[in-house]
Amino acid sequence: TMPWFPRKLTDLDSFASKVLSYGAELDSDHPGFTDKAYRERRKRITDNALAYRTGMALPNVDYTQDEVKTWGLVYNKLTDMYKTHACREHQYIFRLLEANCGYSPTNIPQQRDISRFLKECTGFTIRPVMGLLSSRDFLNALAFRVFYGTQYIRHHSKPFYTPEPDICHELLGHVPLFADPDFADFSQEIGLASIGASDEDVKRLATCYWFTVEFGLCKEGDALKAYGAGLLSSTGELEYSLSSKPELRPFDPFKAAVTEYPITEYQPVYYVAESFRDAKEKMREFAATLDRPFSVRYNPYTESIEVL
Ligand code: H2B
Ligand code: FE
Repeated sequence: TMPWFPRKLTDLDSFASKVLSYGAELDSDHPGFTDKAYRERRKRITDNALAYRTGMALPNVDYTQDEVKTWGLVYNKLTDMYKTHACREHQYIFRLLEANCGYSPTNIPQQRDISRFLKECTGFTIRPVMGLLSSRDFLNALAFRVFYGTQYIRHHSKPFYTPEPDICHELLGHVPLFADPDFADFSQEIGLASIGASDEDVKRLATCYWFTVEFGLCKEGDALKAYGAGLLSSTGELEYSLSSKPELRPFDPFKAAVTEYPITEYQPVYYVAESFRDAKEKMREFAATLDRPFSVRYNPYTESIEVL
């Protein structure tokens, strides 16, 4: 039997609240665990995500001075490093985001402006989510060129650390590359492969996602650069990933899909892509070998998945 999967855009409405963990119930090792005001703030922001439905105007968040201060600290430190560490696509699009979407150290951009921008560039859109989704739900949405983004920010006591996705990770790490056509295709490729896939194959695809969209490095002439959002939103790991310490391997989804990885420490291994286009083609070859008795495509006119 075929696992359930979303067929049309509105089917994604049920995902935003199906989270594995979220703000109102932080783990005891979360920096904001004992901060009542922080937890209430998180609740107010995630309530937006809970109420959001396809077609509604994306909810704006009125960020506090303290939240903007945390954002500014992260923004300034990371944008300094991007000049030498980020891939050229990220750097190029980042400037467009500054010009068009209110990216600056003194302003936390809004999903509404970002989604409009991404839609014009690649057809990607962003929508709010309460917290971490299951791999299946998260990847299924990529088939629709939809990215779920959190809107809360990390706790101010640890501006350079977050145990979960937050607005800094989404907007500084992920958003820029969804405006790149080849990267957008690559991401959707993983998403389409996850539609109706077995649990084992979803795990393989999530592992490919980890070693690319989250922690990928790429070649740029003789140089190595970062394109993974986990790297581009962490000053510490961004530096480390391009030092001589970690092991580097050429990106191969057949190998990446079965590589073990730690989630709470720096990665011992990174996969290096030749280019986003090459990664997309390799991903497509890998997806074709997965065990699924049907294939799918996304119809952008009807915004729905067609089963072939
Ligand atoms: N959920 C959310 N909200 N954001 C993510 O970046 C995310 C997720 N990543 N669920 C997924 C899991 C990723 O780690 C892979 C696909 O498992
Ligand atoms: Fe992420």
